[in-house]
Amino acid sequence: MISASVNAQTPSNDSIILSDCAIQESIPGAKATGAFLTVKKADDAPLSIVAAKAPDVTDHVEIHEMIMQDNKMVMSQIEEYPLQKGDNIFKKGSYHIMLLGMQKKLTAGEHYDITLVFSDGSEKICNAVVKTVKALTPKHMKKDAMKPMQEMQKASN
Ligand SMILES: [Cu+2]
Repeated sequence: MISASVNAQTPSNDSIILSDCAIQESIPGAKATGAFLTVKKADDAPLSIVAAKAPDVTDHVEIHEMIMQDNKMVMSQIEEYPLQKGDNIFKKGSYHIMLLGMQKKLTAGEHYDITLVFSDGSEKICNAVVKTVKALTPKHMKKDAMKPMQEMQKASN
């Protein structure tokens, strides 16, 4: 009889490489902020991101997209993010990881782990550095594109 070895640890996904992991610093009075990273996928096997975790920051983490609604950009939670082969970029003004209900203040230079959970049950961790709002905002980005996140950060208090 062959017994399968049971691995108590969640398998890490070998087809995925995470890079440029960053979290935006806390805006005074806000309990929510965004996290950004590049998810590089080596193959084209179907795989989605189904959850994200940042246990040292908060228990409440969501995957967000930006959509046009009534002619303005708003943030919206998505249940899963289907990965493409190559670079999948989570950035300000686009898909991002949303950290909500934070009880602590995040200051530029600090590091926190972010874990992505995939549809096959595997996970991948990156160590994200906290960056300033300025450092994370592309120069060409219009002020309007930032409003939804700032409004949500205020609304979540
Ligand atoms: Cu968001």
